[in-house]
Amino acid sequence: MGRAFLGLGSNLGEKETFLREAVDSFQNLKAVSGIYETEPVGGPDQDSYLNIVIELDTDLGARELLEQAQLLEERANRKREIRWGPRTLDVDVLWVEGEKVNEPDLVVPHPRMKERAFVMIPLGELEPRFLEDWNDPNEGEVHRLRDW
Ligand code: A4P
Ligand code: MG
Repeated sequence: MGRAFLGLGSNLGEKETFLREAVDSFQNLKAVSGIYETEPVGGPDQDSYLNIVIELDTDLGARELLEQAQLLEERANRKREIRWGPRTLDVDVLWVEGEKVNEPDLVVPHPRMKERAFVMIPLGELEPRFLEDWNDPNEGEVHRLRDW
């Protein structure tokens, strides 16, 4: 078994319900960060997000985790219209133990995670070592609402 971290976000509709349904569907769930209300980064003018990071203890590789992430997004009835636009559910593969992937449709570790406080702050709750060489770019406010 290896460790893997996924980032989840929602900013449309019943945001917390979308997150909860996704979290509940993971087997081998090891930990869930606090839930954060975050200012949108990039994209058009849109509602604030709820973001969390989860840790899995899993044999799945990055590719299989991406497939699972996309199934969950479809189940949440996500429409892909605008890049960085509003979405019911976004699931990103952040980091998978022992794996580096650089393919057109999958890059792991996630190439933009260090630019994003809405990823790094919840991730740092679960594994503080990710914060060792991180300088918070202060892009977008994040506000911890409560424990998951
Ligand atoms: N893809 C490549 N690598 C990965 C990976 N490690 N994990 C590909 C997941 N997907 C990966 O993603 C586009 C394509 O990225 C996928 O088809 C997949 O093959 P998408 O989810 O369809 O579209 P997107 O999310 O709009 O684009 P992108 O570039 O992935 O955006 P990000 O980087 O995920 O950013 N602000 C706040 N506050 N909170 C947020 O959660 N999220 C975004 C989306 C923007 N602003 C935000 C938030
Ligand atoms: Mg995405």
